[in-house]
Amino acid sequence: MCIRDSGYSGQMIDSAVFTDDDGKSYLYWGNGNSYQVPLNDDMISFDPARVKTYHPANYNEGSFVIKRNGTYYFMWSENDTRSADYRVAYATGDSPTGPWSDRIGVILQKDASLGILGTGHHSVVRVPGSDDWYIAYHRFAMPGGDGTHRETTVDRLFFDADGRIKPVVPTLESVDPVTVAHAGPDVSGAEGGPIAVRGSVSNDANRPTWSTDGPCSFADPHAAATTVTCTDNGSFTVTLTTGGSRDSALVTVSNVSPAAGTPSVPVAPVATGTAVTVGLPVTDAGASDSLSCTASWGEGPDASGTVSGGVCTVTHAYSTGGVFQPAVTVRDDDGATSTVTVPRVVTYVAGGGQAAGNGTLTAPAGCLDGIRTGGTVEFAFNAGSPAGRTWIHFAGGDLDFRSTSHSAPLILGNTATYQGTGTINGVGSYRFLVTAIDGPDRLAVRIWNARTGRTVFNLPALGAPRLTTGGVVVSPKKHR
Ligand SMILES: [Ca+2]
Ligand SMILES: [Ca+2]
Repeated sequence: MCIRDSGYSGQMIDSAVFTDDDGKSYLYWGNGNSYQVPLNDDMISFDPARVKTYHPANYNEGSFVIKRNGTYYFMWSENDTRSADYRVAYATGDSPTGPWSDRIGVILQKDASLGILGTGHHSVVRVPGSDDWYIAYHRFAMPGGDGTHRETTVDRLFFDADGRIKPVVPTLESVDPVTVAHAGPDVSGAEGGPIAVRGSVSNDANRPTWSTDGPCSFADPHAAATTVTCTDNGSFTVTLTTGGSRDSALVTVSNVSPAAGTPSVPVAPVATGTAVTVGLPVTDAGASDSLSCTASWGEGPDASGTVSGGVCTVTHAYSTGGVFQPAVTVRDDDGATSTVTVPRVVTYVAGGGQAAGNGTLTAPAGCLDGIRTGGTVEFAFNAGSPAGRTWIHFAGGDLDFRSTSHSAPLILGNTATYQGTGTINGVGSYRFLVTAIDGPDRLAVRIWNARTGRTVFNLPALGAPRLTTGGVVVSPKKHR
């Protein structure tokens, strides 16, 4: 920018720019008379019609404007720059271009006792995020300087409780290094997980420290670039402080659904009226979250459980015999859920003429058509109740049989035999025959194609394998 001096009195020197909170910038300059004008958005031009002048008592040059707590401070240098009495004075106003008060007083002048002379043509800077102010100015060089042999220095600038600028104490030592803190961009992540905060500092002279208003901790609270981990979701402020400088960023933390482990359930059939207890390990990434749980048992309404020591415990006494797959839902206090389906709970009516089994056994080689090897077979069945069904699962043979109809069991002593129809892997039409032996518990199963009669899966009754886990119950009908 070049200001033609025609039309303005004095020298066109000592320019300074002030940018207000709204982003609008203003230009100040002048010697002998002060000028002030809003800058155009290009920052290199202005409307000459808007130039205002202000000539406080003793004004010479070096205009500089700051704003603090809504008050604008217009400062300038008095006397000639070659004079030991070169000094800074100020006035105040309600806008960047005044109107300004009368000259309030001197804020920076010589201290001959220290040999400090000719203090003026200053600028003022505030440490970002603080109310710490510094004044930079020049003075006669020490030793031996004069108005044309000068040095620059920085001292503190303070305000009193009424907003007046206190006289600056010029020092020979100047000031301690200032470190400016930058908290970095706003960041986001999930509760319980480290979220990178990308703060920085202008130098290492002061140790930075992170703090937060959230339930969060920092991997290294004294590293500008570190991670923050929060024990709950929410929007929290993280603040980086270095000495008097502080800067904040926002951390947005999302909730994480609780996680459930493997449920513990009874492995053998359970008589109706007997409490069935399911224990489900539950955790939440948000350590501040409290958890609750409910169970859907397959009969009756959903029921609440309790969560203690990281385990959801739900209890129910079935009123009917059958094969059930209870669903347990764990919920955090932010409403996120996880549901685990218990593979199977088998119940039976004692004295009800029912056969029931639940567990595993090891099938011998050749049990499955076309498959030479045997392996673990899981099963669950209840025969003799309306909720009864039969499930045979042989993972090694990719066989998942589910009954679609049942006969009533024929019970002779400790042995029950029943039959019905079903599907394999959800398709087809198969018939099956089960022989369940109670004590020592054994199980025989034959599944064959209903149309062709071809046997698909066979655990023969002669030499039927014992159970590996679980149990078989054969409970004849009691006659009153
Ligand atoms: Ca949460
Ligand atoms: Ca959670």
